[in-house]
Amino acid sequence: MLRPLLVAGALVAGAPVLGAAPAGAAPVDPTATSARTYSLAAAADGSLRFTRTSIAARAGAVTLRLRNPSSNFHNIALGTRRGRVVGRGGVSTVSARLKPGRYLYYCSVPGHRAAGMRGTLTVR
Ligand SMILES: [Cu+2]
Repeated sequence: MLRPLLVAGALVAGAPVLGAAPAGAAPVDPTATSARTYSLAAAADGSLRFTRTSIAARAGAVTLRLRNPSSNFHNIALGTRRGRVVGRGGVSTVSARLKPGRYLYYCSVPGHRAAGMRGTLTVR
C-alpha cells in the first residue's frame, strides 16, 4: 500500500477546494468507467498537461487509466509506481491500494512533471 504524500504547498495552490463539498457527500467521479478505475488523458494538442488536475477516489484498490492521443510519449505514475510509457493511441495504467489521503499523479517522462503533467488524487 502506498503511503499518502505530503503534498507541497506549491502543488496544492492550483487544486480546487475540496472542502467545499456538502458535509457527508460522497465523492462522485463521472469518469469512473468501472469500480475504482478513473480515466484521464494527455492533452491532445501535445502540450504537457493532463485533461484533469484533480481526481477524487474511494479508498481501496484504485486504477488510473491514461489515454495518450498526443504525438508525445507519456505515462501515468502514482507515487513510486509507474505505468508503461506509451505513444499516440496508447493507454498507460497504474494501480495501487490506497488509504485516505492525498497522492500525486504525474507523467514520469523526464521534464513532463515539472512542466505541468501532474495532479492530485484525493482518496476518501
Ligand atoms: Cu508526459
